[in-house]
Amino acid sequence: MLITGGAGFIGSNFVYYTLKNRPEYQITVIDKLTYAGNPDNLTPVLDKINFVTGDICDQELMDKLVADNDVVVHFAAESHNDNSLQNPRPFLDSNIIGTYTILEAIRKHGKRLHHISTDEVYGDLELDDPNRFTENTPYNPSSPYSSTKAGSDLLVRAWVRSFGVQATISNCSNNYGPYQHVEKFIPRQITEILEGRKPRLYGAGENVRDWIHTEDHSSAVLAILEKGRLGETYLIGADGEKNNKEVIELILKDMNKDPSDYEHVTDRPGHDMRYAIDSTKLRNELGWMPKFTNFEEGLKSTIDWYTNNEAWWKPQKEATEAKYQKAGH
Ligand code: NAD
Ligand code: TDX
Repeated sequence: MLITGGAGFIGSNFVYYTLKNRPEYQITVIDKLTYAGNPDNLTPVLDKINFVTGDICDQELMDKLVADNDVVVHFAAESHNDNSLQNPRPFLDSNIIGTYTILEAIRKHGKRLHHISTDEVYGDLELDDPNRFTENTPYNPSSPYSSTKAGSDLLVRAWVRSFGVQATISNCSNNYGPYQHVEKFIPRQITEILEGRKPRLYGAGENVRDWIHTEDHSSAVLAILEKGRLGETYLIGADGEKNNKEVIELILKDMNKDPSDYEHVTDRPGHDMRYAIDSTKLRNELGWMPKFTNFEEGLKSTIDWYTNNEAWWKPQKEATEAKYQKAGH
């Protein structure tokens, strides 16, 4: 199995999940080690996997790696909306050209691809909309990040239809858990509190995200890889809708702070209001169920992880906050 982006947050969690649950698989990770990729994420298992530092846009390298493996699980991407608003170009390179490069290698060697994507490709929902996203919701991305992910999904669909490549796609909601970069919402707030500062809420904080523990994302990906129908898209979600204000208040409470002790900062331009996933297809067709159904429990163990792993996040923290300061939040 070739795992792209395996030194990032979700990719490294997927490596651990697969090693534990499918010890017979031989795993190769390819990762460019951008600011978001951290080789330390995989240190404990480096003797069990093959690690290649490289760019998914490198055609020769991808051709060789794809030829040497049976399946490719493609996580590698530029993943942060705020960064895409400051400098969109790397998102076009990694998300569009990177996915194209992998597709061409998959086509040439007749291998199996699972493409990892996001619910953000569907745009956003009103707070009172009774509907949630399904596999049939029209694409309507808002940010440079989500539009490049939408573009990558459409490339996969076109390669399936035009060239008959064997691929599946999953679109997952917001992940949380260990090894998530401190630029993202939950780790940023936990580490701000650990550093003695206040959490930062964009705008009024009414925006809703549909939280899923990253281990549940991993189990869903493995289920799709092993049992999913080729050419199909599956939405992954765990019924975890919460608004940002609620999440910040929970983090403060669980860290024994006053739940109202946070700052409102400038809102993100074009900020999507609400994401919500209907994962009926995945559950009914493949029998998948999430395990982490108690968000507060999952959040508490995530807070513990960041509290106990300061050496992991500290080196990234200062540069991340400097970027935010420049962007005004
Ligand atoms: P991340 O930023 O933590 O990790 C991305 C990894 O990809 C990093 O290790 C980085 O070095 C690597 N990478 C980036 N560009 C590369 C390139 N050109 N060549 C090789 N490696 C490259 O991101 P994440 O949060 O783990 O997201 C992983 C995937 O899951 C992405 O495709 C993202 O769109 C998708 N996704 C994320 C979420 C979420 O909540 N974080 C939700 C749904 C889907
Ligand atoms: O300091 C903050 N304060 C705040 O209120 C930050 C960093 C974020 N926010 C808000 C913005 C969002 O409404 O929190 C919410 C979550 O923000 P992010 O962690 O940046 O995630 P989001 O933009 O929702 O995108 C995430 O989920 C879908 C991932 O980063 C994407 O890779 C994934 O596709």
